[in-house]
Amino acid sequence: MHPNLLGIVVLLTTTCLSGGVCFELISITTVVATAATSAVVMLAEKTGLTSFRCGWLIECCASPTVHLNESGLFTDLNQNLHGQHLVTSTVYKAVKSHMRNKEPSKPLVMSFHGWTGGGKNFVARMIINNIYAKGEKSSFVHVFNAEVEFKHTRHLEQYKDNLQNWLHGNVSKCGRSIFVFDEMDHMPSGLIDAVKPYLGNEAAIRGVDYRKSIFIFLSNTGGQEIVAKCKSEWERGMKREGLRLSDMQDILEKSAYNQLSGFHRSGIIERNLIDHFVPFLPLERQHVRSCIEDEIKRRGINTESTTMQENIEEILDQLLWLPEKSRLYSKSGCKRIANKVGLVLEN
Ligand SMILES: *[C@@H]1O[C@H](CO)[C@@H](O)[C@H](O)[C@H]1NC(C)=O
Ligand SMILES: CC(=O)N[C@H]1CO[C@H](CO)[C@@H](O)[C@@H]1O
Repeated sequence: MHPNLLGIVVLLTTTCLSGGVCFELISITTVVATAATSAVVMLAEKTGLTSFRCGWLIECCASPTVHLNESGLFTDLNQNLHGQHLVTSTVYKAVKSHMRNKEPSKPLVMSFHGWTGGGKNFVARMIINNIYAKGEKSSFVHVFNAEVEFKHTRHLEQYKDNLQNWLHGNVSKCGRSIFVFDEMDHMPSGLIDAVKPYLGNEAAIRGVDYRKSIFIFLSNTGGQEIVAKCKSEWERGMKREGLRLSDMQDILEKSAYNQLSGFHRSGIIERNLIDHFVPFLPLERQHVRSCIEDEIKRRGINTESTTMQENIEEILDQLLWLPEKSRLYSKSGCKRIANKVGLVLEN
């Protein structure tokens, strides 16, 4: 035991024996706790065990509180995400190589596209939870919802200033920060170009190096085009797993640039600052079924029984399927499946 700590413990015992004054007892206990904490910190510093200092005392911008769990991300993407073969491979490789690289030449910038319920937010959370020990609560994780935070076009200049100041403040605290911009479709055109300077391979901007950070943009833009491509493959009798990323990149880049969304005529696209346009394909019945089964299992219920199978069919039938004739794809994918499962299980 640490010598200081021992001394205090003895003192505590003596005080109690010779009269047991309560207020003293409380203050002494605090001293013991503080001494214990500082002893651990000292010990950690002596032995170089950062895991002692970073983790249960403080969140540091270093391992183990900021560190990619490669097998965790791999498992999440392969077991918990359904029907997204292009996402699985692209995201895993991109995040792994960026996090392994001690000196990346630019930040990792990914743009996720597709209909709602395809898993864009889900995958962003997987990345966050497998890098930051504190997950979304980490002070190095920043999620902006464009629809809420950048709602009014008339405040555009103010938003631009805020965004740049936040990026500067946040990244100067931790290079391995992550920024997620949700609902890019609702972001006023022109705003996102405020982050353009930070997405390139500049070594430092106002003294801050942004190249270790990760930026993820989420939008429905291009969703229709992705669906059209999937459908035409299906009509030709091809498997959806045969679709390659290269079949989609151009389509997504063009629709992001041309359609009215946060990327409309954006310099970020003109200057090729987005490393990966990641297409989320529309989900078929079998994929949504897997999401429902996951949710039921998560509640500790066996999915195999006949009644459960009937429940699953019931939930699937309640969803909206498109196009009307072939009913190939779910309009809402796996979105709010948990609520639907809850409702059916209640009955
Ligand atoms: C990494 O992820 C795996 C699979 O989810 C998990 O079992 C393991 O405990 C994680 N490792 C760390 C260090 O968090
Ligand atoms: C120090 C600093 O600028 N922190 C900012 C980080 O980003 C958030 C938004 O996610 C701002 O609210 C903080 O002020």
